[in-house]
Amino acid sequence: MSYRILAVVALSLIASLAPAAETKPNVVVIFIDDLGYADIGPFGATKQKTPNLDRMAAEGMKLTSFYAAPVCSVSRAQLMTGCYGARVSVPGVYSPAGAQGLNPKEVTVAERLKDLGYATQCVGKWHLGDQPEFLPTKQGFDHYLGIPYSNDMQRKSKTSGTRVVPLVRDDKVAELLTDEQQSRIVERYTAEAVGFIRANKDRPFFLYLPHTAVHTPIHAGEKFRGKSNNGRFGDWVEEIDWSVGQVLDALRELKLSERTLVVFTSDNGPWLIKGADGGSAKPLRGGKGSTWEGASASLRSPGGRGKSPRRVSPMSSPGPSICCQRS
Ligand SMILES: [Ca+2]
Repeated sequence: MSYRILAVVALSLIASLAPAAETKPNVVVIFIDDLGYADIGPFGATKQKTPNLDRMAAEGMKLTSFYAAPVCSVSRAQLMTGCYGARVSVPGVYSPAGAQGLNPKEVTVAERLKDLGYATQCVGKWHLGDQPEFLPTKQGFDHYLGIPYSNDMQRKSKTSGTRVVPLVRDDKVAELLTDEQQSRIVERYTAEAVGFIRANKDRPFFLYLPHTAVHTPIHAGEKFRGKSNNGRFGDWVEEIDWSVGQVLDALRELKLSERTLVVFTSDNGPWLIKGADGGSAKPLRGGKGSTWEGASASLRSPGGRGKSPRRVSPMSSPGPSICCQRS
């Protein structure tokens, strides 16, 4: 299944569950970097515990036949535009400070939803160009906070000489993070995401939460280190599960669960060459860099348990699919 088809599933759920035009459903997409099919409980993980994702899958649906693009930038371009990467001239992975990115003239799902009155925010790894003209704020997002590319793309700071990654707020670098400071990134993204939900509880919103985790180097938060039975990789997966719980708890507390579609998935499956730091796709054979199977997806629909589709046909892109709910 591709993200194009995922959008069709989302559309069918929204169409069947959203009762009236004025109750536009909220949309939350949680997108994990390099997470494998078997790295969370609903898809077979046993060493790390993911109770929040277990509950999400039990209350919603699991999508078990799903193909993602094999690398970060392409996967994200497809998710944002509903087009194959080659169609929107995103053939591979963008390097830091590069001259290229997703063309601002391409229409993203955020732009579609913004036109319909949605509040929009991106929190996390963008990886569709890190120069100002390519950032999320130029692609339909009201606001952005995040490391704009992979967390292993550190560059040497001109002042300190240490290897750092930028933390960008909207279109400006807010901080330079050392590797050790990356251990708070899930916590910070989560606080930003929950704050966005609370601030926009009375209007429709689109939250795109592409986590920096669980891409190597692995930097689980202090509270999670040594807690799983699967080393530091498992620790970071458990922190992601905690983050998902924070988002879902906020939706429940604000009584938004019944009109919020939440999608949880990963960009390209596990990075198998990283060994214990790279996750697992078992019993599937693929992973990052491969077109074999490897990624997973869960979806919590408004109104609770949905029916897992065995087969759906590709129709249209995420933007029109979600946006057509206005009528
Ligand atoms: Ca990735």
